[in-house]
Amino acid sequence: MNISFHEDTITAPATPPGIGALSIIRLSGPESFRLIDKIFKGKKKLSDADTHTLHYGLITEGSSTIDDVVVSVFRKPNSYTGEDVIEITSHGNPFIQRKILELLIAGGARAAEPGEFTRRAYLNNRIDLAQAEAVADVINSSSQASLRGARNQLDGLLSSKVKTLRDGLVETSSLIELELDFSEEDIILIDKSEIAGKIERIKAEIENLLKSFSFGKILRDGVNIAIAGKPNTGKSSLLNYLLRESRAIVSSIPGTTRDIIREDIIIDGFLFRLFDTAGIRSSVDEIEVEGVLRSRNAVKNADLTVFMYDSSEEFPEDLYRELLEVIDRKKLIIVQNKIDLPHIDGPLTDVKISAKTGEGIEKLLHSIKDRAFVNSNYTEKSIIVTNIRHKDCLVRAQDFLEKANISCRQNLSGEFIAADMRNAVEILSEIIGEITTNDILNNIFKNFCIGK
Ligand SMILES: Nc1nc2c(ncn2[C@@H]2O[C@H](COP(=O)(O)OP(=O)(O)OP(=O)(O)O)[C@@H](O)[C@H]2O)c(=O)[nH]1
Ligand SMILES: [Mg+2]
Repeated sequence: MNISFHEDTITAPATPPGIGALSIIRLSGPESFRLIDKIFKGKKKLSDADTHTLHYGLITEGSSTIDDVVVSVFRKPNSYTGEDVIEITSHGNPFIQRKILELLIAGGARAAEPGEFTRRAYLNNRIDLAQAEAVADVINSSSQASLRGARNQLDGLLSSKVKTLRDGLVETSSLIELELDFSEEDIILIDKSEIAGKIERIKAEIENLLKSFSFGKILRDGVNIAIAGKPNTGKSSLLNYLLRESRAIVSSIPGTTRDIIREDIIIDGFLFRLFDTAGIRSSVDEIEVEGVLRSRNAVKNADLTVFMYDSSEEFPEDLYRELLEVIDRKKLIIVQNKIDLPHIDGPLTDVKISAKTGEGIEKLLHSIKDRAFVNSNYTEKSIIVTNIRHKDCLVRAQDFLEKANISCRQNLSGEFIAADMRNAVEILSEIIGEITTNDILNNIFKNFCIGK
């Protein structure tokens, strides 16, 4: 259980550095009102102000005015951190921002660490750990889909699912523990296969959550797509067509692209990261050899590869086989390009396109979406695991449940079963942060920005 405790008062800018219309500085902790009243001159003292109110006034240093500002007042416990929080909105000038921060720090505030406001929100039970992590995801979301996933997690969908599963386990293990209490009297209160059935149902639900992770990863990080093939097949032309700009150099000379060219596009709200690669062939040119090496790596690391060949040439059987050694056929979309020219249909082809006229590209996008979201009958409100820490916890919990299940089936002593189940319960609690360590917390919050 988290115990809230009095801490020092922290401050940090909540808006990015630089010039802008406005800039916000946050202050949180027991001294917030004392500190703001020292530098703010308004109609009344803010220590007398109601919660959730706005106040116009001046920030002053001695007799000189630093800026005119609007101050938001949030009294504990109904604030972001659960403490007294003040937000100062000034003009967006880095000098003003720095000056106000200096005044607050001179008055006794401490510069906040990255994520410290959110960490306090968690420690004061305003949000659980999975929700705190979702705050960072909401800020970092780069597509509508990733934002939706993060939003659901921030709204507590994952947390309440995990709690339900955990409560189910606690209930089941209490049955076993009850029996252990009576073990000397040799009373059998509950059938082990009934316990095993309950464990299996929970295991199946965890399995479903684990299955959502491959989609969750796509939701959060996007789909990595390598465009690969022999030289001169039109890979860069496809990239340019999709981006609607002449991003990569296109020429009729084979071996034009040497380095990887990475660009992001959004299709239907999902992020796709495109990697245009050097055409794969054996070469004596040192630079091209390196480029080809990078192409192969890009294919290996991609979620999907658009494998492109030229209609006017034979299907590159050798390269196709070579790629299959490093990736699954399901990850390859075989594309026959240049169908605007006279051609015959090649073998194994998934989509026929012309990167010049755009013919077939809609179909290609369709096929990319299809492959990327395999088995994704997820809806707006689906609970999807997007965070690797959560996934690891679920895998570990699953292992203990498997052990407990086997023990039940073998009718082993209840003590073993109860111990494994307790471990599973603890690991599930780690997801929402009811059980945690400083290391876990430091790890999570170090990736936050200052002021969040
Ligand atoms: N007619 C026609 N020409 C195309 C098409 N796509 C590409 N080309 C031409 O094919 C040549 C090679 O195109 P690129 O896009 O540079 O090919 P690439 O696969 O990136 O080549 P490398 O970077 O050398 O591996 C250029 O002259 C393009 O104009 C197409 O669909 N139809
Ligand atoms: Mg190219």
